[in-house]
Amino acid sequence: MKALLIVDLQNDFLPGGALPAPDGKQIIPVVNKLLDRFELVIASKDWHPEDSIHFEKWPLHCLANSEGAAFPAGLEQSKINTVVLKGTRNSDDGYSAFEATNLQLNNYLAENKVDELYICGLTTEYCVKNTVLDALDANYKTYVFRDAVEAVKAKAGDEEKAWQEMQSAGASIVYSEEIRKNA
Ligand code: VGL
Ligand code: ZN
Repeated sequence: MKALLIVDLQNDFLPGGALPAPDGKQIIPVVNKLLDRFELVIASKDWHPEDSIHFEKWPLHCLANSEGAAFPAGLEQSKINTVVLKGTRNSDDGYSAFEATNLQLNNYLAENKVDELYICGLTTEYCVKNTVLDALDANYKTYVFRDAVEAVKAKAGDEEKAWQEMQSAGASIVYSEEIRKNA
């Protein structure tokens, strides 16, 4: 079974938000199209407490229950089956969707017989990369949508480095148009 995993497509990672990927909005229509092509769709949310050590290195963003942590208005969220919350503890960054605390993502995927993960979302250098590397570690066949992932571009070169890291770890980099109906 194949599943689509949308990483942290949230207001604070979009222009106007607290920690924006400058071109993040471009992926929303691409993700909306992908939503129709998968039977199972999981979305992760960055979901931090105010006293998180995460905020020693990042501006305040994606506080639990805040508007910044909400999905953007343009996302067709009715097609999302399950939302997983990550970065919820005050003691760690929780970059990866596999660190979600409201449910064990690995168990959920096993229960749904998922063996192939198609990953999109924000941001290339942090949460997408960490989620992809954890997916590969857990032996999922892992695809990453080149045209449905965007970077925060905080440090020059990190975006390209992240793509290379994901690819050399075994991820397949694909374009959304390559994935046909009911992928
Ligand atoms: C992220 C930095 C801090 C991400 C989350 O979603 O990529 N980046 N928190
Ligand atoms: Zn965060």
